[in-house]
Amino acid sequence: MLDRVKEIYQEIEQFEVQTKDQLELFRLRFVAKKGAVAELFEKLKTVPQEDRRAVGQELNSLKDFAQQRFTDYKALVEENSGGHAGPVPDLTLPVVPNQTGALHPLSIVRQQIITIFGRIGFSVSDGPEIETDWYNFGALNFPDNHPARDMQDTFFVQTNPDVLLRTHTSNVQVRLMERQKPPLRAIMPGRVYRNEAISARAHCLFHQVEGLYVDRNVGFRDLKDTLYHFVKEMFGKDTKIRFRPSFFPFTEPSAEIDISCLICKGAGCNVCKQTGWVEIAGSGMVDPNVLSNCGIDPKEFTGFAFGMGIERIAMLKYEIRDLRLFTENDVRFLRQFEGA
Ligand code: 2U9
Repeated sequence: MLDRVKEIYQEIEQFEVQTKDQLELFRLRFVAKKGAVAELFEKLKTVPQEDRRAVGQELNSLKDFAQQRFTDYKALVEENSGGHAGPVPDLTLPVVPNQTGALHPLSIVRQQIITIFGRIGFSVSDGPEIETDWYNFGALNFPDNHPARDMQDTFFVQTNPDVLLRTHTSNVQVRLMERQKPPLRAIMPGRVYRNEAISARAHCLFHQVEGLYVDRNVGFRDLKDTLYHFVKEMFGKDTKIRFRPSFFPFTEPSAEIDISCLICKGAGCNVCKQTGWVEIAGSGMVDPNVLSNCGIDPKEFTGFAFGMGIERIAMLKYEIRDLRLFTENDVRFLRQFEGA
């Protein structure tokens, strides 16, 4: 034990302290609660009773020695650095600006959509991304043999054909109608999944906003008015809009919504494939079967619904040509949205 005490004395003598960092190393090695001196005090218990007093005195002297050295070195380091430990800052250097983050373009567009619909009375609803066949397909009038139910189009969870990753946010509407009686006015933003090969135009994960309005006497004119309003707010008051007849299992009648191409203003370019129009959403009057499936009497209530891809809206608004940019997190891309 006394040999070890001698060694520590020597170590202290040889330890060089000139900088703040070295001072800290000295403290950790000798003075700290888990330092070498404290370790020896810990071992004092193992020293035979008759020697313990003498060894204890030696240890106390060692402790005082280490503490005194530490105090001296501390004063020295502070003196060297002009009164405070650490490097002296050069106050004449130019300020290094803080790097601030930016909202992701999809978050920006989602928030704009929520704000526009919020002002005309639509609240926001959310629901599960892992869903059963009923909430994703059955309640929405998809026939049993519909191709969307195929493994090529939908991701199933493990091998259970009843549990899947939702392919649209319509499951939220179904759950909302089950839970709450009309009038209902809500939008549902969220992630959706489809079994697609990833390319510039398709991704297996994307974001949708769907909307639903159910009440007495809701008609197609309400759908048109609401989406006209949305388009003018989102893309500017000079944007033209048209409804094209379409088909979805969950709406009847159904329509796809096109707006005049923002890039060429309708003259024709490669974004609109020379047509002057680009598709932004699908919509329609909720099929009476769907209302009944969700516990709402279609004789008393009618409703409209619509759905759009957030990526698609962001691509049109910001002239983004490749879907993969949204998920690659390349800061050169993301930085362009600082302050947007
Ligand atoms: C219920 C009843 C009706 C939602 C709707 C569409 C039309 C539509 C697509 C747009 C582009 C999906 O992201 S996309 O691929 N959506 O065309 N969605 S009507 O209709 C509903 C939803 C829920 C209970």
